[in-house]
Amino acid sequence: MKTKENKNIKSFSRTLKFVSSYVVVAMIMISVNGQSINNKKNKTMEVLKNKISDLVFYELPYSYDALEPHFDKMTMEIHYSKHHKAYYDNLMAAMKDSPKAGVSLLELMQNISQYPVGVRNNGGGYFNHHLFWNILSGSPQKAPQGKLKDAIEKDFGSFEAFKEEFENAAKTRFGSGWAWLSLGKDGKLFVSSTPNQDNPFMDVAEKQGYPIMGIDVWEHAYYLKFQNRRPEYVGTYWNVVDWKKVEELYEIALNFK
Ligand code: MN3
Repeated sequence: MKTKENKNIKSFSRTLKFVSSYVVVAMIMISVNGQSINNKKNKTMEVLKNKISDLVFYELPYSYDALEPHFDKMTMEIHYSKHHKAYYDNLMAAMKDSPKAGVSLLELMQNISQYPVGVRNNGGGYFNHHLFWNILSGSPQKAPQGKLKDAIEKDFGSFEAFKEEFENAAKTRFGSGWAWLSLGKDGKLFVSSTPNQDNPFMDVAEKQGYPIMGIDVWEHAYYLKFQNRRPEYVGTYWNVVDWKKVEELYEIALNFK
């Protein structure tokens, strides 16, 4: 009897070990998975929390020719390694000895009216391009799905209606600037455009919100390939916007406090 009891206990304990090892493996998998989702989700927008003094010149997330034949290699190379780099270098130089070098990039942009115009142009230039590179892909998800798809349909009527409004904002922005899709404080998506390197985070923006997608309509973004044909460049943009990435940014914007 005793032996049988011992056997049962042994067998039970073996089963327990077996089950618990699965639980541990499952927990590790969940945490690894959670971590990778988290990193992926926060990669673009975590820059907002960085102190200005800690900002880095991030690598382009793909090669210069990755967006061919839509966005050409030479434009991408000059745009990233010269224009974007200059915004970064100039921001760092302007803020190096500033008592405000410890503020976050988000705080800087939210209070940009208190800074010299050089900080506004280069701080905006740095963030806007960082966002831009990270929503583009050579193998994009071509349309929004799920929650973002529903929100676009609710706030614009349809995806096509949204695209038309966005294209109009990009085409009619006079001179240099950007067009944006942002989440407003009222929880609604809106399209806007900003001059120069301003963006919807800035306290100087006419319409303020959390930008989740944008297009650079400075001539340096398209002149080599499209010359003066901005509408053609704007139309081509839809071939390289990765809606998977925009969906991730929308989720972050929804949870933004
Ligand atoms: Mn640019």
